[in-house]
Amino acid sequence: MYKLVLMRHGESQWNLENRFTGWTDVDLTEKGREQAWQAGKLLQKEGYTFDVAFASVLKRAIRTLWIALDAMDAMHTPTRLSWRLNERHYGALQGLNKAETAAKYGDEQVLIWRRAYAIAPNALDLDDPRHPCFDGRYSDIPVEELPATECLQDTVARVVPYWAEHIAPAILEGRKVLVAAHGNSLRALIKHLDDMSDDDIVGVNIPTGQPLVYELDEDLKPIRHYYLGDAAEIEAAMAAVAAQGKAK
Ligand code: DG2
Repeated sequence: MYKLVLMRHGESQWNLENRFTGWTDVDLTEKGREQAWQAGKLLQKEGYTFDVAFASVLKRAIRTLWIALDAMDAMHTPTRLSWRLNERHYGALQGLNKAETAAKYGDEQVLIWRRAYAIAPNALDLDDPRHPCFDGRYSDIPVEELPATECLQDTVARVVPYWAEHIAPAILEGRKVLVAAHGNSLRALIKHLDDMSDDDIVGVNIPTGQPLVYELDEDLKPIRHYYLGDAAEIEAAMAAVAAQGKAK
């Protein structure tokens, strides 16, 4: 049996402000840093060690990983970063407040934009300064491969090849793996691992800064999964994520 640990980054500044973030490179809040530290301490207390860690190229995931590894006294852990683990690109919604957007367009529409599997928000124009083609870290990626918006299906299409080419082989070689990423890039990975339907993934909400353990069989099929933290706290945090898209 293999164990894989997934972790959404700690609270970011735009999580705090309840804004659609996507590929915007916002940092962690103080609370987010503390969540990452506590996650590392919890992993250490439970006896987890890692041979390799993976993260997106966005600083909220990278800093979460650094802080958690620091808390574990394991900053030497080899780390691989990829844009394929970035958050789902939220298109023209990036920067908007989720509750204000719901007040304007309705809770139903915002739920579609946040959770519909195959419907993407409006795309950024190619000359929009927020378009990833203006960001040097993506200069090696052909412009036609760079997203200007994504639905979860698009995110699955770029996360799963990275899983298959880099993460899964590391696990099968016997390495203990930690992945620090985002609400929706992790939902994409979970949908694939658990072979979930397009409808069932709608109800999955991932709290910030909580280690999620997947136990996998020899074919990397999930046996079970569980969060390491306090169950009531995690339930409440998942419900809070679900409620972020409501007008209130
Ligand atoms: C959030 C997820 O991404 O938002 O892009 O706004 O995990 O990087 O904070 P993260 C965003 P929802 O899809 O849950 O609204």
